[in-house]
Amino acid sequence: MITLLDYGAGNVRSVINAIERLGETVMLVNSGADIDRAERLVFPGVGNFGALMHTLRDKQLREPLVRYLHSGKPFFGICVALQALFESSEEAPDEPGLGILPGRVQRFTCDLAIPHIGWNGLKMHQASPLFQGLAGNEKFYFVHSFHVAPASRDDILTTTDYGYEFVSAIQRGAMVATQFHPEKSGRAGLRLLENFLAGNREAVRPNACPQTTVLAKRIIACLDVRANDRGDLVVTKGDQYDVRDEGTVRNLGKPVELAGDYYEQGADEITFLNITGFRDFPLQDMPMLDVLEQTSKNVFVPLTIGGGIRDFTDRDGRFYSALEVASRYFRAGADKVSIGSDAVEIVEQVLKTGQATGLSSIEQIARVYGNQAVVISIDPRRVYVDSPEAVPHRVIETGFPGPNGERFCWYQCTVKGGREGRPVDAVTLAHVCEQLGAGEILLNCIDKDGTNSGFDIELINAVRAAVTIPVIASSGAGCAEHFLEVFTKTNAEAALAAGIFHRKEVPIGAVKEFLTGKVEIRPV
Ligand code: 1PR
Repeated sequence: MITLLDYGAGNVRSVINAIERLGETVMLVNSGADIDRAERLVFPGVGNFGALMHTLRDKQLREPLVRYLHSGKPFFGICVALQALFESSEEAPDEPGLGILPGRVQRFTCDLAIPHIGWNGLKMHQASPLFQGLAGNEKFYFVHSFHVAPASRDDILTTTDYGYEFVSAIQRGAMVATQFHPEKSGRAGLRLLENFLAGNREAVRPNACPQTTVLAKRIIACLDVRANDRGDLVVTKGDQYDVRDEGTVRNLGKPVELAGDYYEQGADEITFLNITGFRDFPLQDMPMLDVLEQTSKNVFVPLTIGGGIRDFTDRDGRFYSALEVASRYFRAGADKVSIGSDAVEIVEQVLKTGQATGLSSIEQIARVYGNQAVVISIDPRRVYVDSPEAVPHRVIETGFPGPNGERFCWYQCTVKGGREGRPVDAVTLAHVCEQLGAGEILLNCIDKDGTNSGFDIELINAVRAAVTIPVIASSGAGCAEHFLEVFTKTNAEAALAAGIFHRKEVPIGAVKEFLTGKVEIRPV
């Protein structure tokens, strides 16, 4: 029996799923007494340091947790739970940490994209029972903007490089804590958790441990999901967002099965987009909740869900806030939510009034679940113009002139799956959303979607230059060479594809094999 400290924020479902997959049962902590009784405690921390410490105090869990940590019994902390072990954090200077370990938590100060999102390696500073069965060169999934700075080097288990070297795991006796998410780190992560759960005692130090570590470029499989005309939920795929063939919705498979296949093939993340999510429906009928619950039982890489993340009122008059919708998705197993149409409306308002309300879906979800949990999905379409002065938007000079020889273009944001163009450009949208608290940009391109002609390099460079958060390049991948092109000609942190994977033209493994030795990737 594993006791799990769920303090009510973020995706604890994946940790429970991972532990259950490894054959253990999980008991959730309801009171301090549950912590006192625990024999093995797992603490997955997500979101904001201040919110976590505040909730622990509020629920009277702080003192029992400190007692447990001093008891010498096995403890596994994940992400913000690692940070909570220290004395203080720059993220919430007024909230003291648990103070079990001397030192503090600081924001990344490098000029790379923040949050640090993706698969990175571990330099191992001590032998540990956790490393049994690992070669040492595996990569693990990180997502964070802050890292710990211990006052003493004695407790450092691993470090990782991102701009500079930071501490990515600590070990003191039976207490271990990692900045990365083992429950989201595929087979390597499950092995590490299994070593903890099994109570392995023999400390090992794998041979293939790297001298320096490098963040991998991520390969993401995207599943556009909707009900077909018979009412079955299917993965579909459009050509420039048109998903019908002779009036019938294309059916490329079942969402849960396909996601499982892509996980086995080595996808670094899976994204589900409910492409008819802009229509009104009651939350309780949302089929994507079930898709996430089923998928997260077998898929141990990050899951993103998009489509319909906004405030809405159902046909019975019940109001749901975007935060409520997102919370349901997180509890069902999502790690991030992706906001499309609502982001355009929010940015239009901000541009009109010159100020943020603090109440938008982006701001609310980021405040509770952290910036890293909020992805903005942009659906832009290229609009040619004769000169940069022709429109009040961010115009670029293009190497691909328009039908009348136009040398300039801007990228118009659309809503409702490309059905409606709005007076905002993709570069401005990305920039404003970052200011509001978004943690990542999923950059589609309607002109390129389903064409197999390669990513829109000009668009990606323009948006990437306007933000400091990671950008996922999407739309147009037709072969493995297109991934190399997007990673060498732009600074995109990840590349997403759909059609070539669904039609089995180019499997994920083939993309990774082609990239090996050319670009840093997580090996399959
Ligand atoms: O507006 O917040 O409800 O979210 C709706 C979401 O659904 C948005 O993220 C939007 O991108 C997506 N969406 C809406 N309609 C479509 C459609 O295709 N008709 N999906 C759609 C299109 C593009 C990617 C696609 C890539 C790669 N999104 O999903 O996977 O273009 O394709 P490729 O590799 O085959 O070229 P909201």
